[in-house]
Amino acid sequence: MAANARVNEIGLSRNDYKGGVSTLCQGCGHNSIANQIIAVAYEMSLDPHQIIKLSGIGCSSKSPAYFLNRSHGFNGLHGRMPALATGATTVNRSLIAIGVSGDGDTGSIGLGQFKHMVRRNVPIVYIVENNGVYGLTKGQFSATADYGQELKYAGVNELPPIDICLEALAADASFVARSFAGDSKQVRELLKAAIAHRGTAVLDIISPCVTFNNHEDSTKSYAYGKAKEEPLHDITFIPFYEPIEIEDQEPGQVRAVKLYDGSHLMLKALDPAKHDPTDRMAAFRLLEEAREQQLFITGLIYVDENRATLPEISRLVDTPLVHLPPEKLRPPREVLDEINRRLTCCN
Ligand SMILES: Cc1ncc(C[n+]2csc(CCOP(=O)(O)OP(=O)(O)O)c2C)c(N)n1
Ligand code: SF4
Ligand SMILES: [Mg+2]
Repeated sequence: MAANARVNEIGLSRNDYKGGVSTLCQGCGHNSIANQIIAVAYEMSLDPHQIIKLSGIGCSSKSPAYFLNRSHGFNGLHGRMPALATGATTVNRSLIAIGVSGDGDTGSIGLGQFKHMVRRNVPIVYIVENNGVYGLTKGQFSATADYGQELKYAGVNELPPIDICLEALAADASFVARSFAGDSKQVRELLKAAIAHRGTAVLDIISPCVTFNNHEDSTKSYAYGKAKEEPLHDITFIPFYEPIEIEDQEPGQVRAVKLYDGSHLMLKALDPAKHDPTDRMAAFRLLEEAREQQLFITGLIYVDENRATLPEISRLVDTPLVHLPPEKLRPPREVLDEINRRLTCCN
């Protein structure tokens, strides 16, 4: 580290949060999201050794190699990252899990795993880098591709898209947000809030594939995102150690949503929508209307800080299981014998 490099509260510079050099296409939205993860981890002074990066298969799932070199990482099978996340956060509940997936990885092959992870409220920041195609395998339509869209190699898409946020909400998600890789400030603030959240935080980020799906008429292109993005709020994350000030604002304009660790998200309502992100039915209506009217709304769609997480539901001890000695983890012989006796039928 250079002697004059700026360091955060744990003495690390921004470089300490970087990863390997990206091999993704230049301009790919996934690169921009990786850069925001680096910025946020640095700004929040996260200890890289306390973080685990998880992913499946795809260009998006490759991207954890390009941030947080000093963190733990597991690049799993296609669509199976939720199972890894469930295991890792169960045996070590002190880890901060950051999952990166794609619309194919989550919305196609991994949809079943995704829904059960959300339903269990596994503690993870779950990012879907949504570009409407299978980028890695050369641009086939994914489950989020636009209905009726035509692509040079893939032909015409004759199936309706699924909406990742709606799927998450229907599975009882405790945190649902949508953003756009071209809106780096919003991506950063939502990432910070997702890290401060206690359960599964689903971030559906439209992340253009510049090689296969960046045509102006695609809803997953930079041009579309820049022209059509309608943020619900102007969002600012206030960490738990900073005071919140809303006195100077017009009444009803700013709302503070308290997150589990005591941090706040300040939501300044923007026209035309004034959405209450703690109202689940309002979130359903908002997403359905956006779908019908082809609106690209972004921001915090739903949050519930009271829903129990999987480690809580499982009544895990506070000490991470990986730090417990074997004698604390293994039931004694007599207890195992008794369980076996109870489970043996026909006697
Ligand atoms: C079991 C299995 N089936 C199919 C594949 C081929 N495959 C690799 S990546 C991919 C899709 C990736 O799409 P997405 O998750 O949207 O990521 P992107 O590349 O667009 O970021 C597919 C179908 C595979 N690797 N494993
Ligand atoms: S093919 Fe598409 S998704 Fe993959 S790296 Fe290139 S631009 Fe990104
Ligand atoms: Mg994709």
